[in-house]
Formats: sequence, C-alpha cells, structure tokens
Amino acid sequence: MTEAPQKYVGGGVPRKEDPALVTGRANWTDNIKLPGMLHATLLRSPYAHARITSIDTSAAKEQPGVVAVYTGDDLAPEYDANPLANPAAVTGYNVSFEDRAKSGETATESSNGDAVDEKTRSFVAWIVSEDLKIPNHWPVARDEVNFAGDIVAVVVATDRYTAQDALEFIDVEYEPMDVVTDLEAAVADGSALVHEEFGTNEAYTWNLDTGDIDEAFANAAHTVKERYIQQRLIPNAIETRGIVANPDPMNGGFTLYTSTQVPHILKAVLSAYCGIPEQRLRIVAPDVGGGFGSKLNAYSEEVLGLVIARKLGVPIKWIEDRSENYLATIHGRGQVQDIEVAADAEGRIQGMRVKLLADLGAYLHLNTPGIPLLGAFMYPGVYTFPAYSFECTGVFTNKTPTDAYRGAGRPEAAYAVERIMDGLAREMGLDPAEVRRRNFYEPFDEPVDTPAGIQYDSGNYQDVLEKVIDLAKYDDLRAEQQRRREAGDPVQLGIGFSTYTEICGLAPSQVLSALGAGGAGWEMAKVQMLASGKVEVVTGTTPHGQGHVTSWSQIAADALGVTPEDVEVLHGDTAVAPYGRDTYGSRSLPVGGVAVHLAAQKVVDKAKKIAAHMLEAAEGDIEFEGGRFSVAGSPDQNVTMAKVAGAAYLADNLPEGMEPVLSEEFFFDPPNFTFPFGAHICVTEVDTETGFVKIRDYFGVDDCGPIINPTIVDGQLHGGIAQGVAQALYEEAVYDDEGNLTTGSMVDYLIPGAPELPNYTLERTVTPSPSNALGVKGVGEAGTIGAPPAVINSVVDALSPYGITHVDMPASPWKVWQAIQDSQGRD
Ligand code: MCN
Repeated sequence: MTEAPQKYVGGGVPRKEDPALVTGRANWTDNIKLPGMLHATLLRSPYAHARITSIDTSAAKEQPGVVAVYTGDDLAPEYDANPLANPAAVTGYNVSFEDRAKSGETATESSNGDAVDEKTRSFVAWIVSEDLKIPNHWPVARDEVNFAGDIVAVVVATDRYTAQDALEFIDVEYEPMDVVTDLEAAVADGSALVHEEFGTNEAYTWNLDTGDIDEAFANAAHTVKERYIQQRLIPNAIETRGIVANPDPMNGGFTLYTSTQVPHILKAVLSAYCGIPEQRLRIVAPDVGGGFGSKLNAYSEEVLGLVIARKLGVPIKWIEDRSENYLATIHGRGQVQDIEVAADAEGRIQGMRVKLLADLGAYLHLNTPGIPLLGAFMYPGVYTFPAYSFECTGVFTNKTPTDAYRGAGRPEAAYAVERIMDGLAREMGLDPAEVRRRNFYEPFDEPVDTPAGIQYDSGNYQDVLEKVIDLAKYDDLRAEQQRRREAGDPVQLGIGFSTYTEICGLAPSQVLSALGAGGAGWEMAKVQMLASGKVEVVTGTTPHGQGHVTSWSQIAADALGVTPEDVEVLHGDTAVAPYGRDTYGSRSLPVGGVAVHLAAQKVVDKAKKIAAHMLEAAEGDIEFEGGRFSVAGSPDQNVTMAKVAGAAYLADNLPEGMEPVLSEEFFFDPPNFTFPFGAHICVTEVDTETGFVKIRDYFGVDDCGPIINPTIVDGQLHGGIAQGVAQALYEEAVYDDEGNLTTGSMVDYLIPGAPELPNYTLERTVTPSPSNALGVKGVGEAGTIGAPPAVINSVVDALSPYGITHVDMPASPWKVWQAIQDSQGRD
C-alpha cells in the first residue's frame, strides 16, 4: 500500500471512471448477451386517447422467429392488480396516499424536530389526507389507451429485427376518443376527460398557506403579477433505457439488468409489482449513460421483462430506441405558473401568491404528483417575507406522463421568483441587483425558518451576488448596454441575474415520509480494509455520470490514509449492496458520500484499538496520521494502517473479544436537506432584426459547501447550466391537438450543442452545511435551477427599450422577433 500523507478531498483527482468510458470499455445494458436470450419489442398506440375494440395477434405469431405475442389481457394475471398505479410505491411497501388517507395517518415529527416546523406539519398532514386520484395503469393497456406511446402489445422473438418487423402484423382496432392536451382547457367546464371515471381531469389540489396573505396584498405599496409557462421538456440521456431480465433456475429468482438510477428502489417496487420475493430479485445497474431523473422510475418495460422471462424461462432483452424514448420515457416540467408579489415602499416583499397548473400527463408515475411539491417549498427562494400562499392543481392530459427531470420542481420555482424579482425591480425603477439585496436573508450558518415552513441550513447570498457582480464587471456591462442603446445598435446587450437556492440532498426519512414520498431517506456505505491494506467501499448510491467512484475514493482515502488508487468503489448491484437509496435529488454526496466518511471513521476507530494493542499503548495515546498509527510523544513506535488491516484479518492477536477484520457500515440519515445557492449573470446579445439570441458570457458564483472534487463540480455545473440554457432558449416538447408529439425526434427537438453554449466563468464560495460531518451540499442540479431565469432575464433586459416585459421559454428567434413586432417600438 502506498503511504499517503497528502489529502485528496478538494484536489483535482482525475475521474477514475473516464478511461473505460473513453476507450469503449464501459458495460452498457445493450452489451449484455446471455445464452438463449430472446428480444422483446413493443407495439405502441398511435392514438392519444382511444378505446381498444379488438386486437388480433395471430398473424404476428406466425412470423418466423416469433416466439410469443402478448396483449394486456394475456399478461394481466402475471402481475399485481393495477401494478403501476401507485405513486407512493416508491416505498416498496405499497403504502399509497390513499391508504394513508384511509388510515387517517398524519405527518410525524421530523427526525431533528426542527427541519419541518408546525406550519409544514399541518400542510403535510393535509396533503396525505387529501384525495389523490390514481388512475389504472397497466404495463400493457387493456381497454383504453391514454397517450400516444401507451403499450398495446409485446412481441418476443429470436432477434430484435424479427421482433420489430412482427409488430406490423398485429391488427388493432381503436375507437378514437376526445383528446385533452391543453392544461387550461383540461380544467375548464365540459372538457373531455382523460379518465372518465373521475369526472374531472384534476388529480389533486395542494395548498400551503403561511402568514396573512390578504393583509400583505392589502397593505402593499407595490404589487406585481405575472404568468409564466414552463414548457414540457424531454430528458435526453446519451443511453436510452433498456433491460435484460434473466431467470435464475437455481433459486427461482431473477436478475434484472436495467439502465436505471434506482436499482434499490426498483428491487422493492418490482418485487411487489411482479410478486417476486424481494430476496430473490437482484437488480443490476451496469454502466448507465445518464438519466437526469428520467431513470428514477419503475417502468412498464421493467415489469414486462420480468414477467415474460418468468413465463418463458429464458432471458428477455428490450432496448429502447430513440423515438420510443421520446414517447415513453417520462417528460419533465409542463406548468402554467401564476405568481404575484406584494412589496412595501422600499421594495421589501411582504407576501407571495403562487398558483400552478401542473401537467401530469396520462398516468401517475413513481413521483409524478410530488414533483411540483418540491417546488412548493422553494418559490420564496433566497428571500424572506411574512406571508406565502401556494396552490397547485395536478392535471391529467393525454400526453406522456411527467415526472422528475433535473431539478424537478425547483427550476420552475427559481424561474418564477427570479423573473418576478426583475418585475418588481422594473415596477420600482430599481436595479435588479438592488431589489434582491433588499430581500435577502442576513448571512446565516445555522438553520433559518423560511416562508414555506422549512429551514434552510446555511447561506450567504450577499457574498455570491457581490462576487458575481465583480466577476462580470457589471458596471462596464451596463455602460456598454447604454452605448448600444444610444447608438441604436440592432444587436442589443442584455444582462440577466439569477440568485437561487434549492432544496437537495434528499434525505431525512421522517420528513420524506411525512411528505408522502416514502421515507427511507438514509444512505448506506460499507468500508472494508482487505488483508492487503487495499480498500473496498460499497455504496448504496447509483452513479450514472456523477463520478462517485472518484469522489468516494477521495473521501475514503483521506479518512483511511491511503490513496484513491487503493480504493475500489462497488455500486449499482443489489447483490453487492443489498441496502441503498440510489441517486437523485443531488443527494449522493450529502447523504451517501457522508456515509462513506462516517463508515471509514468507524474503521479508523476500530483500527486504533488494534494498533494500541499491537504497540502495547493506551488507546487514548494513539494518534493517526498519513496512514500510520503512532504513540503520542514516541513517533518511532508506529504501525501502518495496512499492517493493522492485516492483523485484523489474521485475527491471531486481537484485543480480547474483538471481532476479526476491518469492515464497517454506516447508515446515515441526516437531520435536514441541504440548500446550495449561487448568483448567476447571463450576458446576451439579442439581434433585434432576426430575434436571434446569442449568449455572449455566462458568470456564476456557486456555493455547495466544501468541494470534494473541483473538476467534477465544474462538470456538474457546466452540464447543469447547459440544460438550463436549453430550456430557456431551445427545447420544447410540442403536441398537436390530437395528442401527437410533433417533436418526436432529435431533428425536431432542439438540443443545444457546444456551438450554442458559451464559455462559463465560474467561481465559488464555501458555506458549510451544519447538517453533515463534511459540511457538503449537493450540486448535481444547481446549474439547471439557476440558469433559466438568468437567461430570460437577460433577453428581456435587452428588449426592455421596446417595452417588452416577458418572453416565454424557449425564447426562440421567432418568439423574440414576434415580441418586437408586437411592441410599440423602441422608447
Ligand atoms: N460534489 C463535490 N463536492 C460538492 C458537491 C458535489 O465534489 N460539494 C461531487 C460529488 O462528489 C459527486 C457529484 O459532485 O461526484 C454530484 O454529487 P451530488 O450533487 O450529490 O449529486 P448526485 O451524485 O446525487 O447526482 C444526482 C444529480 C441529479 S439529481 C441529476 S438529475 C443529474 C446530476 O446529478 N443527472 C446527471 N448530474 C448528472 N450528471 C450526468 N453526467 N448524468 C446525469 O444523468
């Protein structure tokens, strides 16, 4: 073992994952080929809403190479009734919102007693007792299809091409039904209904009220009211979804290889859905080529793989193609946001009202109803004020279901509050930076109460704002803007701010449980010193691009006094890590990475006892540094961690009663979420003749506490900001009135590439979180949350001489040009 005096946390350790990824040696699900494996393809509904009047599969069954063709009715006996209908099944224990309501269960105390205060407790109690409408959702539709892409039949054949061709031979008769795509139309009287049995398209309405909102508006010196649209977005992971389901004849169980972010959640959920005892179901997430939230789910195809493998007794493979991916993997966002703020004469906010319509699509996926709820807590953003009123109505439409997409609820919230702060600045004739300063919390390093009834852990919003102003040379930019305005330059300069915070590090079990999100927010790590002194870390997180192997190696290396190369990180296989809560909500570092640190500390504590025994010294006199235990005052008396690991393994000279080997687990369940924050400035050049927006510069000062790996953090921010820019300027899932996805391919759905994106100029501040031993906060979604309002504020700022106060996302050249045409011309 190499001795390691240096510290690795905070250093630019190259990603251990990269060599395999860049030399084609990664192990994707589609690389898996098992003996006897058959291939499944899926017939999907071309209609957004229709009754299935008949299905004839006989011709398809006769095609050479076709082994089986199944309809919804054929497979219904194979799974638990209505298997995908239960959103709270994320618990794996089938506790639905409905069950809770029936049992009269209400919210419980949070684990730290503080993170959720009384206001939130009553809000939460209200939510879980409220009626959530849960539609039937069969893996293969039975009587009715509810969106274009709903699965209607499955073909299993000896190879993929045969299976694909055989789909053409399935004869389905549909009786088209009225289609609902528009959110406001869906809640209007007399609308067609997605699920007629409910008599409404409203799945639920949630409210959160704190303070006296009417008084705040009655006494306001200034009020601003705006409507914003969050367009639908399609997550674009490099790797589409895919599965291989393998029956294990030895124990009657199954291994499911699947491109997922959540093997542990899947194990619990699929075991319940498919009636496979949990201990006989192994889920393996091989290398996963991104997810961005879209692989945080239990999908029909995963259920189908298992039940068909069980029926046929052979491995079943299904790999999603890109068109299917656009139709059948969840979408994100899709909201109409009405927001209103009341401020006093100095521009200090006194109250905020938010009213949302949230597009759920046709069914409830695992987290669908909860996504806007994460946002509910974050509309107040980095501003403190006395009264807040939030209402969200979840609406069914005949479209692909929505669910978590990078940021999930928080980009929507940050966008609305940051856009309306600019509205308030405009109303009052203040600089957008100044209106923000007047409403920030004072810097804090212990939790503060927020208007939404949660507690932010720590923050210093002034610092990031002033730093980004310096970084961008704000005064120079305003001077340039003025020059261009005065010169009548057709290309106008826009300067847009965003000062954001977000809730991440999804964790405290009792809080998640109280929110109806299934509890179990802990994360597990096991740290084992092998006989040679090398280290294995088993983690319950499931990286799919975030570099946990590198980060966790750094954390373990520092704690144990070894090098990152001495550490192997094992993940993504429930047989290796039976416990885990996976990767989403930027939770992996603040929960899972901290668990690695704490498990390693347990190893050191035990090793110290063994070292004391070996050195014949008192445990209290033993010091540990640089991988070496020594006796205080007698540095020559020492023993390396590797030697202690070897002694622990041999177990022939251990302290009385001590168990052999150095292997320790830690289940970390933090007391609160973490709340990273930052300030961004986007500088745009807007061509007023063509409407084309160019991002000239992008500055950010972000704070996610102490940094484990600066390269990874920069990468997360770059990718996150790129996705934020994508929402602001380029991407939109568009449906026609009949519910056809008209942006069903990468030709029509505009994903920005490197040429569309600016160079980012990023700096950091470090405000540790009091919620965990490393002080760390998540960063995986921060950029996606901070960027959209900075970009749109910038575009609107450029166009302000035209009296333009808003341009909806994506601010395409056409929309910008149209806004200019519709304006009264320049001042
Ligand atoms: N990190 C760090 N120091 C900090 C904070 C984070 O070094 N103070 C490092 C961590 O050690 C880890 C990485 O940054 O290596 C991300 O950590 P974290 O913020 O905890 O986020 P998660 O690992 O839980 O990742 C989830 C997050 C989410 S929710 C989405 S969506 C997303 C994202 O990560 N999807 C991604 N980033 C992605 N990156 C890639 N390449 N692909 C995706 O699908």
